[in-house]
Amino acid sequence: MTRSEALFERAVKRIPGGVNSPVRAYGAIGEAPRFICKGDGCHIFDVDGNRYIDYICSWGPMILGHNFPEIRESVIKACEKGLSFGCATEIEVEMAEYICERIPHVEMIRMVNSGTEAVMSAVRAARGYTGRNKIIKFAGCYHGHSDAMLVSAGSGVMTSGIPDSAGVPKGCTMDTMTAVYNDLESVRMLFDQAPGEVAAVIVEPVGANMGVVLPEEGFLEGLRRLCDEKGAVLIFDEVITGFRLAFGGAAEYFHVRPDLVTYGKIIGAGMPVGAYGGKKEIMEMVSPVGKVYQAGTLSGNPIAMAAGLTQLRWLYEHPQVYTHLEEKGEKLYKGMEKILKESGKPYSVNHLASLGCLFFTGEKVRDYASAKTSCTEAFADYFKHMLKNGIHLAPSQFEAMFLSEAHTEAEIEETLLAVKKYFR
Ligand code: HOZ
Repeated sequence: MTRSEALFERAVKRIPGGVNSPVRAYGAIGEAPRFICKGDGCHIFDVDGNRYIDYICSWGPMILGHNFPEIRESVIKACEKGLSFGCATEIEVEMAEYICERIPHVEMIRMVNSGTEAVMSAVRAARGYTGRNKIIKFAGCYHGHSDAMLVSAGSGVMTSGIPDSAGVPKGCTMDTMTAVYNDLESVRMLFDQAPGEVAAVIVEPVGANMGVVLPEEGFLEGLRRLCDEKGAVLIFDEVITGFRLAFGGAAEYFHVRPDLVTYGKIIGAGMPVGAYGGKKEIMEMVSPVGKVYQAGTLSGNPIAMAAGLTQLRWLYEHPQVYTHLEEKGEKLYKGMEKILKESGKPYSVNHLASLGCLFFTGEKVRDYASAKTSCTEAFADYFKHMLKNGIHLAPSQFEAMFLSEAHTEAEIEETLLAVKKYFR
């Protein structure tokens, strides 16, 4: 028995499913998850001494690679002054100014502790601002696990095949309406079903929790127009895309301005952080200025702010990171496409810059329904092969691959070789 297997055996006795977040249990793979003890650059190491090229990157935030020296130093320095005060600190102001001065659609921002919390709070702010209750989300988009968002959600919910979570009262989801990704008509129909009642449309501007699904031309622009026409708030959930596609996230990349934006772990460089921000007049609805209540002792935690701000500064001061990520994405994902073509497999790779996903289906994947046509058994088989060859992918068909600045040509070549071996 490996050390990972032994740990998993212990874990399942004391932690539901042996993990603190479902996808990492490898449930879709049917093996014990690898227990990770260390990360360095684009590599992670498990407790059995195996080294893997990591394409999870902590689900995005390790955009500069694991254990990035400047970030590590900033955390050590911050720790020397204390871990948490539950009081206002200077670095929170610096963080807010840094983001607001560089991202035009973020006029004010509030720090929270996770993407889930960011979305839950942004939705509350949008409801408070509009005085309306209904929310339109898209099937296959994942916005964390707050009650109202657990409707046709992507990520682990999709992996485990539960369309709606148990334990969520009907009352909590009765105002959540579900549209079809890339289908503006489905959004218009929902607006028409509930005239004057829709507070917000929330969308992952690039779907990255049903595998990777790109917004088709005009989709995001169409959402902007519909929201303007109907007086609803447009929320971009940029937990995955924020500071990754561009410093200003998908909004900057696609030139579409949301009213509110939600961020996750990436603004904490992997520390437990999230944030929501946007138009001043909406953000001023939030307590203690306005009547929308939202709070948290750990919000704006000084250690998390130190790590996050160091990473954001690095990204902003080194814009070439984004060019590199584009180039590496081209090399890796186009390389995979070429291998598939040569092997005569009908599968496809959806990708944009550093994000990508190999779908085990012959259908063009453009929404939740087409993503679900993927053969998850085939994915599991491929995943196991890649793992054996030292490549650590997200253990589900419905997650993205993340490249970082630390991945070099050599690791991309090694990855492509493993892909080639599999499809040969
Ligand atoms: N929901 C996350 C992926 N989209 C997985 C989080 C985790 O297991 O760490």
